[in-house]
Amino acid sequence: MGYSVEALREGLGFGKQVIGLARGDIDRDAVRAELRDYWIRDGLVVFRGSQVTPEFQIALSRVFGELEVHPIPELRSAAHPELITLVSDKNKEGLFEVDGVESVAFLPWHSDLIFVDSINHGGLLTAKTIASWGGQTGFIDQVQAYELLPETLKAEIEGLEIVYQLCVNPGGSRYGTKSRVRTILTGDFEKSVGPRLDTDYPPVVHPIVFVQPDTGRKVLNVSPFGALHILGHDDAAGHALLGRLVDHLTASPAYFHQWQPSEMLLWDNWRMAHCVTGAAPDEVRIMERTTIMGDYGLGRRLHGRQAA
Ligand SMILES: O=C(O)CCC(=O)C(=O)O
Ligand SMILES: [Fe+2]
Repeated sequence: MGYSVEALREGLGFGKQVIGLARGDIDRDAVRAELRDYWIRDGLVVFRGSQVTPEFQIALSRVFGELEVHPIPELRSAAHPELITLVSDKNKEGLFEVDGVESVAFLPWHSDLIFVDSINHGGLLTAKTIASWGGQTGFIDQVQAYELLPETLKAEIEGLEIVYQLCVNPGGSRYGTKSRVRTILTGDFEKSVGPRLDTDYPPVVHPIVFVQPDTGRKVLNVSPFGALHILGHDDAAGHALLGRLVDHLTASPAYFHQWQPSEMLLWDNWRMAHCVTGAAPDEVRIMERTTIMGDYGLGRRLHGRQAA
């Protein structure tokens, strides 16, 4: 076994890095169990120094669960249906001015698939084309964020739920970002999915707090991007509370990954909020990701059945 394991960053409180993992290593049960343990206990695993291929990315993802074909067809990779390709080409994903800087790729803090009733358990991401500036993927641990909440706030949010809906514009969500976002060019994705939001992606509800099944630790289950309001509290007090939670979450310790070639990054999506910083506008940043299945079973549609 030729790989080594270290903390992602001393003092961060989450994350591991696995250096030099080979394709053959993951055929061994002990290695698979060890990697699953890092995923659940540490939330985020950066794999460096591996020979990255789509086949390895898919096989490594399968260590953590079955893979899901992503619900948004526009994102699926033609060559490998288990992969989605995220292409930050201004024509596809749009061009934005973020706090006065023209950028592509900018994506506010979120949990994947929070806009459907069943959120996937994880993702394994690679960078195909790295931006010359920006395009960092940021992570916040929502277990740590929960632990850092004042006790009074923990008591206040117990049992509450948040209503979410898919948002296709990075500046279009009330709690998504405090940055000033101006659309310069609307991308194909927003043009194609935007008009179908209410029919294809009606609002869903997820609990604000849930218990990590394997560890019993509580998670502050807040995804700022796409959050509409606290269920039953779409009023000034409810929005003040949600605003405090979002401020708390986004001020919690964060790790921003500066991509290098031959890296893969795995996260527990039930627990790690993530975001992308804006990147060089005249470049095409390309990422590929798997979607690791699993349903925590606590989300539901707001109004009965979702349109087929
Ligand atoms: O492009 C990235 O760095 C991450 C995008 C993202 O949020 C995801 O893949 O879930
Ligand atoms: Fe994401």
